[in-house]
Amino acid sequence: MTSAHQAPNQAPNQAGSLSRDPYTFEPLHPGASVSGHQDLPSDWDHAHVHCVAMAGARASGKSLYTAVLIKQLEEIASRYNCVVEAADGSTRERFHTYYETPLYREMKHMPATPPASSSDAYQRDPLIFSLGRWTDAQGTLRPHYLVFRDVAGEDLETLPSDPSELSFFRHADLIIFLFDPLRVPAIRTYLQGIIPPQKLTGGAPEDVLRNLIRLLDGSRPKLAVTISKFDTLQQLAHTGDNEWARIMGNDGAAFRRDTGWDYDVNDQRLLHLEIESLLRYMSADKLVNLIGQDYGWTYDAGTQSSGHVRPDLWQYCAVSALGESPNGEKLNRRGIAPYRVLDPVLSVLTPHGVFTN
Ligand SMILES: Nc1nc2c(ncn2[C@@H]2O[C@H](COP(=O)(O)OP(=O)(O)OP(=O)(O)O)[C@@H](O)[C@H]2O)c(=O)[nH]1
Ligand SMILES: [Mg+2]
Repeated sequence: MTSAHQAPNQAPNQAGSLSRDPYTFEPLHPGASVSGHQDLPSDWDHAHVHCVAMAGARASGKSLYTAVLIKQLEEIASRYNCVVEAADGSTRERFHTYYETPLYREMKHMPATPPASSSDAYQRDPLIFSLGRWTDAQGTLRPHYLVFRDVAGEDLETLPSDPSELSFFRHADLIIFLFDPLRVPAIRTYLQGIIPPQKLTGGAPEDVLRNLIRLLDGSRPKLAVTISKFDTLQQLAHTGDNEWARIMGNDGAAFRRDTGWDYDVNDQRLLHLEIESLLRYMSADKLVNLIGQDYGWTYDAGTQSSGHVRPDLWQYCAVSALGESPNGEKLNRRGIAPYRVLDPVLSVLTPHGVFTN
């Protein structure tokens, strides 16, 4: 394993390489080998490797999101006449067994991801996908890879005794932090009888965010603070004459439409502001304030006047992997209708020419 300790960034590291260690996410010097991984593609050395990690409490939707995200990436790739595919045998096998099969073949939910310390922790090895070859803004054509790490919510609610297992977070290009809106009592109350009853597992998102900040140990990789299961909030639009129905039924809002395959920075900026207001409305002030404190404010905190939005550093997103609430163990028979699932990942890929013309 490489032991390079450099600040993560999107630009070539000191060695002039955009390649990364898929375990630690640290920059790889040309010619450096990655121990513990026998099977890296031969062009890894001169590839641009994008490192993304999931975070969130138990049952916030990380693993379902992972499964659907990869399917969505496969689909967007086909629109650009290229292919997104597992870059090694282990990724192919684990993605098939733990993500694709339960969700797309058995149409049922996935078991909780086991903690990293357990012998069956399939997420200890990263998932590596080839994104094809793309030309960046400097006109250089190179292979791009996505390294994706799903994490057990259990490990983030109670940090493992050896937190260095999770030190890859510090070097990520993007952390997708999922927040389950069903944790908000008022929302659950409104949705009673409208969606099937959902099991309530998982700790407070604020505690998980605090643990994540602790793991980051001063580094600030890009963070997408993402409302998951957004389909549940969308259902609020049909709950009669109440404040939430009016908010979620507002056709002018960016969160009412999915920009689909075209990632739009201006739309994302609008969405960011709307989601911040939604979170405040949900009384998730603690979460919003923690992020503001540790990642910087959307608004000038003192005056509440419009301040400096740092989309390069962090942003709010809203996604639904399923599009509809599952009924017990079973997913909805009408199928999976993902909503805005690609937004967080496209925000880090498109600036480098991936999935652009
Ligand atoms: N309505 C709705 N429910 C969802 C969605 N995604 C996930 N869920 C529900 O949330 C449950 C947990 O999802 P997982 O993806 O397994 O959660 P996780 O964050 O990986 O949980 P851990 O592995 O324990 O950390 C699922 O079984 C579904 O019931 C979604 O997009 N919409
Ligand atoms: Mg999981």
